[in-house]
Amino acid sequence: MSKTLTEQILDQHRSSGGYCPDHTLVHDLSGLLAFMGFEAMDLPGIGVEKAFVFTDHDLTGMSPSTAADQAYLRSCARRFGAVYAPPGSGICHSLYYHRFARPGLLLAGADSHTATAGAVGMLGVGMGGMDIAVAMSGDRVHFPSPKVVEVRLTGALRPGASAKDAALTLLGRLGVKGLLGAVAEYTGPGVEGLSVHQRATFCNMGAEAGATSSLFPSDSQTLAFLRQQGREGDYRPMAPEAGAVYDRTISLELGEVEPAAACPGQPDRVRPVRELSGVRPVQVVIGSCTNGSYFDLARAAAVLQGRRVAVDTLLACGSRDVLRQLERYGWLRVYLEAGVRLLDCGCGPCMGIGQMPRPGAVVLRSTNRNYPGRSGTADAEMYLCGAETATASAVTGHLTAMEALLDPAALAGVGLEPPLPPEDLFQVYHPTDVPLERGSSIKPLPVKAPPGADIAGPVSLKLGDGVSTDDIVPPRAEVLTLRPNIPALSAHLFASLDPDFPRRAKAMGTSFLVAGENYAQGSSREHAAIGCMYLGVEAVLACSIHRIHRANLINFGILPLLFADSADRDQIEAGDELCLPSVRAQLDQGPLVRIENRSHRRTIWARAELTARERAVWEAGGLVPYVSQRRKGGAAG
Ligand code: MIC
Ligand code: SF4
Repeated sequence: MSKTLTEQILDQHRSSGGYCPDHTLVHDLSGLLAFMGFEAMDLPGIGVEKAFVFTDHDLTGMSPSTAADQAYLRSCARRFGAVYAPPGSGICHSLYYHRFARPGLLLAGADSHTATAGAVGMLGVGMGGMDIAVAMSGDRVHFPSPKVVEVRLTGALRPGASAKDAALTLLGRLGVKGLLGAVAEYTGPGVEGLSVHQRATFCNMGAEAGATSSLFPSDSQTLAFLRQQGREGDYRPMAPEAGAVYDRTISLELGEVEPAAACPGQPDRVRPVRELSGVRPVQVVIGSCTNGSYFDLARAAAVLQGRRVAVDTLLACGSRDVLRQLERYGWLRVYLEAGVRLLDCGCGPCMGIGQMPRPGAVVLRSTNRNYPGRSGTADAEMYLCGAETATASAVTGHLTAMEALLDPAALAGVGLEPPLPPEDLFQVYHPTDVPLERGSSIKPLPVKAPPGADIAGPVSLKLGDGVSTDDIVPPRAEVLTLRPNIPALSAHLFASLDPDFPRRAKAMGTSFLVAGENYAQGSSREHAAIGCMYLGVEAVLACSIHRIHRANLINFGILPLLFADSADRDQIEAGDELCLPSVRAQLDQGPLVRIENRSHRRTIWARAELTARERAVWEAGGLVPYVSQRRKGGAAG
């Protein structure tokens, strides 16, 4: 049967029930647990073609432990032989697709936006740090075989509309669960008019619809991009085979796309900018892995030319390459003369690290997520838009599409200037016997005991639909600096939804967590799982669980359960005593398990669909004990 491009790439990497990635990626936040896991599992060394360690998220240096943690990561890179990007070099996804992505590769990354690499005709899959630790050692990664959804693009974007507007339009249509379990494969005549940078924006935003990954074919645009980067030799044409069959097709006529913005709370609350002109942000942020390319930032600057911003406006370039290019072609000066504040090249405000708005503030950002609290301020209201809308709105003080300020046709050719010769940003380490620089902020990784015969305990927390990992582990510098200290970090879990949860859960001993649809959507932050494990959560019973979090739960020995009938969640209240008796025996009989609600004398049915490997990992108490035991027994992970 003819294969989709996704199937071709997956087939080339398939190996005994999993996939062997060519490259792995971690960053300063996710890399800490990944390397702590790498050490705890006593993995032999790096076995992939390239393992990357980027320092991009927390560049504030607000706590001495941040620098100490970065020193640990760098020492891991040196000891085990990784490619290291120092602070200020840029955002992992931006640097990766510019410098390292090659058509046909598989990248496994400890970050949910790893799929950005799909712009170059390869697959990037986000997962938790424990999975990446195993992958770094050259072993397989495991994720459910994805469905492949064709996103067929026709026509061409109008000069006044951007790839971000198109990606938001799609997201608005699909919803945050629309691509769960699927890879979005872009096809159709509209594809050839999109540059790799525009494709990167589409692939990046696929994560917001829950996609396992997203990708474009490798074609003349890919070749032109790689040639500009001085990497023509990396080009290889790749496309779906003629007659490839997709699970589903979604169509988008690019010519119909108009400037769009996502309204606060969830990135799929998308509306045309023209309907939102009453929105008056007090802060505008331009940049991020979604819109941090030279193409986006030069066009956004062109909107500012000869004008001044009326609102506090911050710019963070995707990388130093982008910053240097903006400087060379005069756009940096335009930003500065317009009154824009320049931040380090990195993530920063995108996830609450610095530039937190005042309580209740309305902010506008060219980033990709706007879950409650995402800006670091629990009740700030965040709108998401493209880079050109961001600068146009910064000038007028209210949500404005760029065509209100200039004829978008004037932007033809802007952003297409060639890149500068690349700066030597990376340290390519070969394994050396140097000691690891472990600061006092790094505490031992808690490991769970194997589950008992029954899972029994009260419901420590009952949640609604769409809870994100930003709700579970608040994206604020003071919480994020606790990442290598699970006992301390756990005290902040669910801080804005239920600040008493950590104390209550700990006091309960073992407990169940009950949630609604798409539980733990968003980031790959595995602290959302290990933190709950530390507080005694033994099982999560939800209507649906995001792919990455589900895997993280198993990796830390927590059983993910789905209501057989979603209406049953109304049968459970916080504090109810639940029991899943003889859990192993029940699982032996099949995925349907019986849970007793002892407080209300009711039975609830749930599904525990575990692969044989997942079951073994869960029974061992998580991935660290599972891999350690197998390594002692001489087997591969
Ligand atoms: C995010 O955008 O939420 C992050 C911060 O990049 C996370 C990574 C993390 O929290 O470790 C992600 O997307 O996975
Ligand atoms: Fe960084 Fe934001 Fe991209 Fe996450 S979404 S990698 S925090 S820029």
